Amino acid sequence: MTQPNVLILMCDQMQAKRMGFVDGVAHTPNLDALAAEGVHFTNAISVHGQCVPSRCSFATGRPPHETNVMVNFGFHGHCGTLTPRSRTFFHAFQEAGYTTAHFGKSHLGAPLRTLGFDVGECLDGHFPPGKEPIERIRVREASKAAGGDGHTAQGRKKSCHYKALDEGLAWLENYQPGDKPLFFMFDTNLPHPPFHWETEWKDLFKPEEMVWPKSYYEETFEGKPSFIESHARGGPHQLESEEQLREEMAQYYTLIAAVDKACGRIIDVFKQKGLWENTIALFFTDHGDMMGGHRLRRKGTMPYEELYNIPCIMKLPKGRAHKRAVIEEPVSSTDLPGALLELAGIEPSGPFADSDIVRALQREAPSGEACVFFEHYAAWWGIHPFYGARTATLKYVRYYGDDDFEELYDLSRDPDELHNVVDDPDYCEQRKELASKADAWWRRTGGRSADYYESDEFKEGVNP
Ligand SMILES: [Ca+2]
Repeated sequence: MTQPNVLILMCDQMQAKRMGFVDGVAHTPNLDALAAEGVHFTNAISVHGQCVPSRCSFATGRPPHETNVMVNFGFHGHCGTLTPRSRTFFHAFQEAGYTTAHFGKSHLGAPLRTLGFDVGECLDGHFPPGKEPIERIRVREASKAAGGDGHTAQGRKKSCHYKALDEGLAWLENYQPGDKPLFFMFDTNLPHPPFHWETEWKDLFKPEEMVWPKSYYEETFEGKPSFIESHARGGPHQLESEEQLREEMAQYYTLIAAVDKACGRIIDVFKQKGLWENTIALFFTDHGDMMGGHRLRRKGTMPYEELYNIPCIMKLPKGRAHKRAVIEEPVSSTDLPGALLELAGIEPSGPFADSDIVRALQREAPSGEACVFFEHYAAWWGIHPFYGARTATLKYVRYYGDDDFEELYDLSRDPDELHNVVDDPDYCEQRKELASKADAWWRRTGGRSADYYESDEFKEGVNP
């Protein structure tokens, strides 16, 4: 069999549960069909709850503190991004003879051609200092070409989605499958805020019918770091009103419907060209959105499921069997590239060699051993460094900066993360075991103290 093609469909800030086949509310017929054809990872965990660190880690297979990209560039004086010297799994596909194409957002901070792509266009809304003018001009052009005014954030975001889709589809339609397999990535900045209505689906989602998360009503903030409550009550993550949340949630669903439609159009071209059967397809996102969970909105700074559990569907190429259609063991966003390489018959090396995902596809039942790690240093909304470990049933978080705090949730009993059991004697063993795994991971992978990450040396961004 010839080497399979690879299709990555990536979106921005989508919660794991907002797919029709999961929550029964979302309008995602194409993602529902993709999941029916492939494998749904219910406990896919993003390594970081913000765009740039999460995306740079996906590209490199390494956690944010290894890439030295721990903050969105520009926040709190941090300048770390990927550079033309960074090694990505896009390079690995390119070197294996793939035609590599990327359309849409990248947010990686280095030109796509230096990161392993042959063709494509980067339509980021943000770029590091020094690269801004070119990027802004491009974004404005994209916005104007799509009928926007070229200036408002909303107009830019919406027009980037449609421009990336139009250009990606145009390129695909002209693409002549030859001897080389195809690696194609469509990366949309929807459903990232500021939210707006995608009017095609407005009638499907009535603000008054939106169901809010349990933790919106039941969160007492007891057992949580004090900054969480202050962020929720009058702080940077506060919801202004219940009406605001209802409207944002309904808008969010229409943006997700637009993402789904775009994915369906790209999949249709793969089918028309006879590529689909022999294609590995991956749908996922960089992180979620609090969307009212724990009375919080947006992202960064907090370790909860609304942000860290991400949607993840993988369709395997023809001839590749999988034992389960639903994989419950946790998998990390940094393990996805290694799995794509392995499924494509390319030996994963370096940071890409650690992925357990292909083994998980071959297991009859979930492995109780699986444990993945995640981290955060700072976001626009504040500096609250933490790292943690996540198994299928437990989440442990250690705040290693000024917050100096621990959280432990038994997700099998408390999926809404309302009861921190870190001091509960019944969980003494689990706490010890998970804390030790998280600390060992942090040390083994070169994690440092919060002081170091506040130093000018680090902020200036020395990237491997
Ligand atoms: Ca993002």
